[in-house]
Amino acid sequence: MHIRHRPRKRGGTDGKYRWLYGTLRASSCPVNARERFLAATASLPVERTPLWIMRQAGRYLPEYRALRESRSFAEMIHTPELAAEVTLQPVRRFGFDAAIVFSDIMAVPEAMGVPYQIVEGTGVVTGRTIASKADAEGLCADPDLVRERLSYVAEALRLSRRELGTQTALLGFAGSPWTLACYLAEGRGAKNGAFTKVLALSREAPDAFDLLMEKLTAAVATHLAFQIEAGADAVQIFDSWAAAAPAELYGELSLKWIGKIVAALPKNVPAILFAKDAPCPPATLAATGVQVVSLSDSLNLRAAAERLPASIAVQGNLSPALPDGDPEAAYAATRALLASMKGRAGHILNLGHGIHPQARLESVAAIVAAARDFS
Ligand code: 1CP
Repeated sequence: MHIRHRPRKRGGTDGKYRWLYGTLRASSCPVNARERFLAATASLPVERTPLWIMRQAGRYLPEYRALRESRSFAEMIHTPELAAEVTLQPVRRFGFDAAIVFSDIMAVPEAMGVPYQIVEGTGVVTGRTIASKADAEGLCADPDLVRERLSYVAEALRLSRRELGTQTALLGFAGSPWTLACYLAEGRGAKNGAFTKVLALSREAPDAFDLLMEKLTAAVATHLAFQIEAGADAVQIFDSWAAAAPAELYGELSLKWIGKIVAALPKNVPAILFAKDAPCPPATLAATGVQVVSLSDSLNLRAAAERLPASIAVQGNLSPALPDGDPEAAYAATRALLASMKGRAGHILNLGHGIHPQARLESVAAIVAAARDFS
C-alpha cells in the first residue's frame, strides 16, 4: 500500500484536543490520524500507535443518548444525517484516529428481506427465521437490490467523510456470514452466544445451510465493496459469535466464507477480522487474507503478534471493562499494553470487545491520553 506523507498542518486534530488532556504532548511526526491508522494496518512504523474503540458510537456518550431520547434505534440508523452525526460524535470528543460508521450488522439481513428489531433487555429479534432450504431461497442477494436497500449506509459514510476530510480514517463494517446465520437461524440473540439452531441446520440440512451461507457471503461482499466506494478507508468483519462454532468445524462453518469475502475486496483496502474468542490460533484468522486481526483480551497481544507474520497487524486488546473503572488505572493499563508492544510495527490500539454503556468518559480520555503520550 502506498502511504503519502503530507506536511503537518498547524491547528489539526492534535491541536484541537490538546486542551482536553493535561497530559497531552504534541506528536513530532508529519502524519495525520488517517495516515497513521493506514500505516499501522500495513504494519509500517508509526510515531505513535493509532486507536479507536469498538462501539465508540453509542450509548456511553451523553450526546448519543440525547439524540436517542426522542428517536428509535431504527430511525437513527436509517437516517443518514443522524447516523453520520453519531459516527462523528466520538471523534469530535476524543480525537480517535478512526471513525466507524453508525450502522448494525443486522442491516445486511434486513436488506435481504429479514426485518429486525433491537428489543430493550433482549437484543436482536428478527422478523423471520431461516430453518429450511425454502427459507434460504426466499432471501435476496441480488447485488443491485442489496445496494439500493443499503444506500442509507453509503450516504452516512459520504456525509461522515465530508466532515472528516482526509484527516481521520473512516471504517465500514459487516457481520460475518456465520455470525449473521447465528441470528437468522435462532431468530434472535442468544444469551452468552449459545446459538444452537444454526449448528443443527448445518448438520441436519447442509443444503439449506450452504445456500444461506452463499447468499450471506454474496450480500456481505456487496455491502463491504459498496461502503468502500462510499468512502470507507478500511473494513472490519465482525465474527462476534465465532465461539459458537466447534473448534474442528470453525474453518468450514465460518472462515471459509470470510476468505471468499476478503478475496472479493479491492486489494488496496485493508480488512480487519474481529473473531471474538475464535476457536483457532490468530494465524488461522490471518490466513483468510485479512491484513489485521483484532484480538480479545483473553490473549497476550505481544505473544500473539510474535506468532504472526510481520506483515499482519494486530488490533486490541485492552479489557472492555477498563473504561468502566477509574482513569488512573485506564492510563496505566494502556501504557503497559503499549510498552509490551514496543518494537512490533502493526498495532492498532482498541479494546478486546465493545465498550460498555456504563463506561466513564474520563477513563476513555485517559486511554486516548496514554496513547498520545507514549512514543
Ligand atoms: O441505542 C441502542 O439502544 C442501540 C444499541 C446499539 C448500537 C449503538 C445496537 C443494537 N447496535 C449499535 C451500533 C453498532 N452495532 C455498531 C456501530 C458502530 C460502533 O462500533 O460504534 C456496530 C459496529 C455494531 C455491530 C454489532 N451489532 C455487532 C458486532 C459487534 C459486537 O459487539 O460483537 C453485533 C453482535 C450487533 C448486534 C446488536 N445490535 C445491537 C445490540 C444490542 C446487539 C447485540 C445484542 C444481541 O446479540 O442480541
